[in-house]
Amino acid sequence: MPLETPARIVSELASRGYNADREAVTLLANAPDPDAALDRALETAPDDALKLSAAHVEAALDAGQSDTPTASAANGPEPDGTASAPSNPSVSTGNRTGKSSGERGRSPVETGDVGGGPTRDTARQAVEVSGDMTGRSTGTGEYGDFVAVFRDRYERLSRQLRGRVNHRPTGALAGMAGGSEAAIVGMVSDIRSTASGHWLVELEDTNGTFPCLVMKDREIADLVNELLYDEVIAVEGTLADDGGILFVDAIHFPDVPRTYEPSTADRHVRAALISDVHVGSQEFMADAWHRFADWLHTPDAAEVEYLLLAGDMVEGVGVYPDQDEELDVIDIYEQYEQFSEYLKEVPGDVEIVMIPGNHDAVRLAEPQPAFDEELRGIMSPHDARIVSNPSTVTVEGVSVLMYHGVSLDEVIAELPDGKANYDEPHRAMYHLLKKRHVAPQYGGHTRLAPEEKDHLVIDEVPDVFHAGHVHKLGYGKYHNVLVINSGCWQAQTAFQRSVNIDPDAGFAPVVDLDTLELTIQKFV
Ligand code: D5M
Ligand code: FE
Ligand code: ZN
Repeated sequence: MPLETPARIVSELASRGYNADREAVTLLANAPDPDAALDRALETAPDDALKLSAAHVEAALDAGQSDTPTASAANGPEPDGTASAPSNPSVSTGNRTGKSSGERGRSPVETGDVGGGPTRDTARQAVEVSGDMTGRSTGTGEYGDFVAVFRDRYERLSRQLRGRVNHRPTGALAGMAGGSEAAIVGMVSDIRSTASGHWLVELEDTNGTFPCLVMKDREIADLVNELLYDEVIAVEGTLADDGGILFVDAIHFPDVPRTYEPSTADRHVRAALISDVHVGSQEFMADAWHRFADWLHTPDAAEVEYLLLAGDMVEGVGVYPDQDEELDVIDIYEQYEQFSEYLKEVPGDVEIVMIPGNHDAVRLAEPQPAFDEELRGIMSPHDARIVSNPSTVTVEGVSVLMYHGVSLDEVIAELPDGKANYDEPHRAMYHLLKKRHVAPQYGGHTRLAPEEKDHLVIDEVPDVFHAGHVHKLGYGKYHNVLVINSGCWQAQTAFQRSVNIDPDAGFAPVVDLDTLELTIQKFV
């Protein structure tokens, strides 16, 4: 069972409960007898070391004299298809089938992958998390919580709008003369079409509600079909003669300023943004994952120092009707055990941040607190940062709003196809930025947990908005914010076949944090 590739070394280490630095793997792969070197390194590593470092390996190699790495600095042949052009696999697509090292045959030329490329400088890595509500859930599920969370939402989003319009509380409008100009900042509480085809939008503030009429032939009527219940907007218009209704001339969203200037990192460093791994599903694409992990061990990926995972690590159990027919692993803990094994293939010096999704074993209602201690224990070997859905993760100065994306199903269902659809999931995400809320609508498909604070409001504009869930790859810029839906690692399920969803599986969008340029790496 020769260990001639980094991934095979990593999976061998993983099967023995170890994780390793990239440099350690490189040293092992370059040893004349990697198997022996690996055995020796594990024998000599301290008992409590979960992660094998280059120093451990060097010590072991020195002790084993003849196995001293001969050419760790010499570059071997480049991996097949090194082209870094978008959509080109940058790693070999050799026919590997299984996960165990014994089954994963590779051609010897690929050992060149491990030429001594630069090592990730973990001392320079910097990740800060804000908005992690794990352990800060205050909800009791009582009516009062709903009042509190909506009040907080209104307070915070109306603050974004108040400076832009000269608004009045709804209660004060009744006292104003018919024909006067007026503005309201309110939460959308109802949307109806009138008998003559105009739109009646009811807005609610802390004071009461007020009906606002948008005429069908006005240009702004087109904005009505992108409204969702419970989002906060501002309208300006003219009061009807009897004062009981506002004729709307303008609709404002909290939105992202067009002049927004994102922050960038001070050095050339990159982050891979993925989601929806779905380990435990029969459709989980283990081969594509192995290729991805292999690639992370190549010099081509040396600058990829961060891996952000936006939920659905595992397939879960009982998430959808008849889901059990497609489960490969039935036990939820076993699914996380396996996920943890796959995660160990990622180089130990890549910093990982993850949030849960709707398939994960945490409460379904959003915000979703991060995994509990038991699950963290299972995933501990990689020492990932495990935070709530949503969370904002600032990576070397670049803020990334991570949200799994369940509300996208709703945005796509409610908005006209031209404004949001599954083929362009990033455009559905644009609407969330425009509304400055990751899950505006309450009581529909997206379950929301009432908390004292609305953790789903987007207070600060992020530099990058990363979501998943819809299993479609899509990216673009919205007012200079880089928006990415990262696709998945699960082939089409029976349900997706039945509704004609063709998932984008096996892609890793990689962001240059110094320029916010995006490269799509393909592993299928
Ligand atoms: O969901 C992946 C995508 O597929 C997401 O857009 C929801 C949709 N989906 C998948 N299965 C179902 C069922 N059974 N009902 C409704 N919608 C579904 P994910 O939750 O990430 O698997
Ligand atoms: Fe998913
Ligand atoms: Zn999902």
